Amino acid sequence: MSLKLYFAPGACSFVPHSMLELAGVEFEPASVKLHKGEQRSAEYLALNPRGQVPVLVDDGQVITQIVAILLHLDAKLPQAGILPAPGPARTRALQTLAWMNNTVHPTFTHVFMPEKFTDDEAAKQAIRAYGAQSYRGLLGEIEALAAQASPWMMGERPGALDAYTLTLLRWGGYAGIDPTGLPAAWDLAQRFAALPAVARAVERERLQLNVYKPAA
Ligand SMILES: N[C@@H](CCC(=O)N[C@@H](CS)C(=O)NCC(=O)O)C(=O)O
Repeated sequence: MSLKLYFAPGACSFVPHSMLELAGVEFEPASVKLHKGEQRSAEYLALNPRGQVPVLVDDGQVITQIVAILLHLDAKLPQAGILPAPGPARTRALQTLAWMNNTVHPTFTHVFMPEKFTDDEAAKQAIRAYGAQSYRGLLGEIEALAAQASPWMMGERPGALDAYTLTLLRWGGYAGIDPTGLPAAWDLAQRFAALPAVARAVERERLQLNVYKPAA
C-alpha cells in the first residue's frame, strides 16, 4: 500500500492529514504552498485539474474531495475510527460532515477568497463582510454540536468531525471570530490537537490554533 497526501498548511486538507496520522499508517506527506500558487502549477494541475488540496494518491489512484477521501480511508482503515461503523451514528456523522463540507467550508471561502466570486473590488469587500457574518452563525451551530460531544463529536472516539471542527474554528480567527468565545468547540479543538497522533499533523503544518487578532 502506498499513500501520498497533498496538503497545504492550515487548509482543509488538515482533515485527511490528521486522519492518516490517527490511523497510524505510513504515508508520504507532500506540502503544496497555496500562497505561492503551487496548486496552479502545470505539474499539480495534471494531478488535480481543479487546482485544490487535498489530493490522496493511493497506489496510483488519484482521489480528490474531502468526503470521498475520508470514505475511501475509512473503508481501507476501518479500525481507525475516521467515521463510525454503519448504523445511525454513521448516518448522523455523514450528515454533519456533508454540511461542514458543502456549507460551512464554502462560506469561509467567501471571506478568505472573495476573488472566487467577483472581480469587482467593492463587491469583494461586501462578500467578505457578509460571509464573515454568516460564518459566525455557522460556527455557532458547530458550538452547539460540540457542547453535545461526549467526549468527541462522533462519540467515544476522535475522528473526522473533530478534525473539521478544529479547521473551521481556526479559520474563524481569520474572519474576526475569537475561538475562545465558542468554549465547547475551542475545548474540543485543543483536546484534539493535543492527541499525540494529531499533534504530528499540527507540527508538520506548523499550525497555530488561535489566529484571532482583536481589531486595533
Ligand atoms: N470541495 C473541496 C474543497 C477543497 C478546497 O476548498 N481546497 C482549498 C483549500 S481549503 C484549496 O485548495 N484552495 C486553493 C484554490 O482554490 O486556489 C474538497 O472537499 O476537497
